[in-house]
Amino acid sequence: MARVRPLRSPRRVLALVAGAAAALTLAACGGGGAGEADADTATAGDTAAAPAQEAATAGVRLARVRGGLGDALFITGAPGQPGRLFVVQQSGQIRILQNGKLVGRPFLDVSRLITSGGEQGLLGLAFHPDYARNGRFYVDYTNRSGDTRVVEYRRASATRANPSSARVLLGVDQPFANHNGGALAFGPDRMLYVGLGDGGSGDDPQNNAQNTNSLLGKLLRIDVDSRSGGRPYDIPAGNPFADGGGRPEIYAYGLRNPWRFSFDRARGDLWIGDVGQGSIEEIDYLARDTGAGTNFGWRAFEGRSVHIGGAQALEGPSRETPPVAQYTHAQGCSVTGGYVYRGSRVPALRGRYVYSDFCSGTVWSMRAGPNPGDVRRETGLGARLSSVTSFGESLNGDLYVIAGGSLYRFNRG
Ligand SMILES: [Ca+2]
Ligand SMILES: [Ca+2]
Repeated sequence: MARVRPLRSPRRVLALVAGAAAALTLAACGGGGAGEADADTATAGDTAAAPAQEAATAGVRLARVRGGLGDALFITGAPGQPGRLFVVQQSGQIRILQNGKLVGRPFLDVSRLITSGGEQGLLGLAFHPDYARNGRFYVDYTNRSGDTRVVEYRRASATRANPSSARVLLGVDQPFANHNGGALAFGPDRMLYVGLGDGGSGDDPQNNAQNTNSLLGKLLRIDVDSRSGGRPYDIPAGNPFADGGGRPEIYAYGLRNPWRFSFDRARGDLWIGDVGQGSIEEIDYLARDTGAGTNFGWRAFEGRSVHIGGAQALEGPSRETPPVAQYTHAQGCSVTGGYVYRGSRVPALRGRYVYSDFCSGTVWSMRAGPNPGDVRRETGLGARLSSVTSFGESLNGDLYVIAGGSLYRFNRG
C-alpha cells in the first residue's frame, strides 16, 4: 500500500526541514568534538531502543488514509467537530479533512504573513478546550521576519476561520532560522503550552535553553482566558518564575528543539520529543502537575550524555531531568514526538506512548506513566515511513501519523 518515498527528492528536502532536518543540518555543519565522543558512549550503553532489546510486535497496522498532503506537518481533531481533521501545512494553510475528503477552501490561510521553508512556517495549532462553544484556536508561525508568533483566531463557521480575528498573544525574536519549536497544546489544567527551540544555529551558542531570562529553549505555559500585567494573557500561579527568577511564562527549560509534545489524555502527563544535536534523540516525560521548573538539561547534556559542561553548566534552580528514552543516530536523525494511545481501535497500543524518527521512519512505543519504560519497536506495520513530520489525534483518540505528505491511521493488525 504505502509507497516508499525517496528521502532526498527535492520536494522532500524542503519539507524535511520542518523541524526535523535540524539534526541533518547540524550534523553537517557542527558535528565532531565532544558531542560525538559522548554519543559513542551512549551507543554502547544506554539506548533503550537498541534492537537487541526490542520484541517483535504484532497487532498494529498503518492504513494510508490519504496522500497528496504536500508539506503537512500536523493534524488534529477539534472539540465539537466529529468527523473532521484539521491539517496544518507548513506553507501556511489549515485544511479540513472531512470524513476522509479534503475540503476545497482552506479553514485558514496565513501564507502571506509567514516565512516558510526550512524549519520555518506555520508550525502548530491548538483548539481551545471550549472551542465547541467559543470558536477560539491558536496557531504558531514564523512571521515575515522569521520571528515566532503565537496568535489567537476565531472561527466564522464550522469550516472557515475569521482571518480578521487575529490577536497576537506572544512574539519571540528568533536569532537563527532553525529550532523554532512550534508545537502548541492545551494541558489538563486548560492552560496553553508553547514549545520553543533554543533559537537555532548549533550547540545553542547563546546558551538560551539554560537562561531563564530567555523564552528560547523552553516550554511556556500561559492562561489565554484572562489577562494581567498589560499582557494579552495571564501567568498561571504555579509557573516557576511567576514571582521572579526568570520570565514568568516559562514552565520548563533546557530544551533544544521540542518537535512535538503532547498530553496523555487519560492521565494528563506531559511527553516531549526533544531533537538532539548530532548524536542523541530523546523522549522526556513529566507526570501530571509535577513539571513546573523542570530543567531538561540542554546544552549541558544531550540525552543522558554530557554535552557542553554537564552538571557544572546547568543554570536556573533545577538539576537536569534526564530523558525516559533515547536513541542514537545509528537509528535515526531527528525525533518526532507522538502521543499516548488511548483510542479504542488498536488494543496492542493501549497505554503506550508512540513516537518515531523523521529520517528512519521507525515507529517505537513505550509503556506510559507512571513508570515509563519497555521501549518496543513496532514491526509489521504494513507501511514504511520516511520524512515523519508529526503524529496527531482525532477527537475520539484515533492516532494518525504524517509521513512524506501522506496521512496514516494506526489500526488493529
Ligand atoms: Ca530559530
Ligand atoms: Ca534533555
